[in-house]
Amino acid sequence: MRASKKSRAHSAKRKRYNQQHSASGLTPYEIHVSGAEGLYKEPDISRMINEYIARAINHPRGKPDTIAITLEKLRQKPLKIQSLPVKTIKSRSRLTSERYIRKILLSTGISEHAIEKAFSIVQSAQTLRGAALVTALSGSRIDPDKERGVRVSRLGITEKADRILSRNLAGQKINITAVKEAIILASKVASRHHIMAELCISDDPDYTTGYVSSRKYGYVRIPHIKRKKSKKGGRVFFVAENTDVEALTEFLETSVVMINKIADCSGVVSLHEILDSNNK
Ligand code: WAQ
Ligand code: MG
Repeated sequence: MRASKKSRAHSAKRKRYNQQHSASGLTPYEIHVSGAEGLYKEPDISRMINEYIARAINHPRGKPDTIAITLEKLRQKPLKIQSLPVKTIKSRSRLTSERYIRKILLSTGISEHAIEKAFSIVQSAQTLRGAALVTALSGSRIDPDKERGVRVSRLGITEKADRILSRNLAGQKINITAVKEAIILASKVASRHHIMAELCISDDPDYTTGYVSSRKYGYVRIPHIKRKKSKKGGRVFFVAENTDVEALTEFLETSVVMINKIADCSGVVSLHEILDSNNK
């Protein structure tokens, strides 16, 4: 599902974009409202479509004027993977949370320069529909479409794994769609060896918990990562310097991946416990 609305063209950049594109008959500047994807069995499809539509219409980023639903029959056997272990870091303020993110990313081998680049992307007013690919050492953005990023798709979870994940998350009082979908996405992303880590901040104005994930430390939830009411947010995948962008994009956008095994879900932990854990 993809929901968007037309811009009111208040910024100079959007005004320019609208002028150029309306002359050529293309659509005016679109603001991304919400998106979601999943893998479902045929009997569940109509229920899921209704859920996606309800979600798009009632989205806290605003009322969309276009909702696009795409259904595709799978032609590939899913690759089955285990989910990342889930932890929540103890933090009471945005500054502390930012400091923790830097420390975790530095110890997964991401350079300070790349971390700065990632913050500039996720804190920009210009939100993307997908994720930015940033090289882990030189900090260069290498995804070709800078207005869109790379959209991870064709990902899901088996019914049995879903029940276990729901139960584990309910034990921590975090069994909500945003968390579950993010764990599935982060697990697909981390399964690719060229990706060293991911930083995610929701673009929903009322959702202020983000995460940093990696094979090394798992899925680490970071509370208070942004101000309430802010519509900024985004995702950055930190990739090895020699990454083949085309092959990686192909994997993220089109390879079918399903979670069939669930790792631990711990409660609130300190930064030291995370850095000592090394995904154990
Ligand atoms: N592929 C790539 N990037 C995506 C995708 C996708 N499928 N979906 C969203 N993004 C990017 C896009 O730039 C969005 O602006 C940004 O991520 C945030 O997306 O455990 O809700 O759907 O409590 O707003 C984290 C949960 C929730 C943390 C994240 O992200 C927790 C969330 P949102
Ligand atoms: Mg969102």
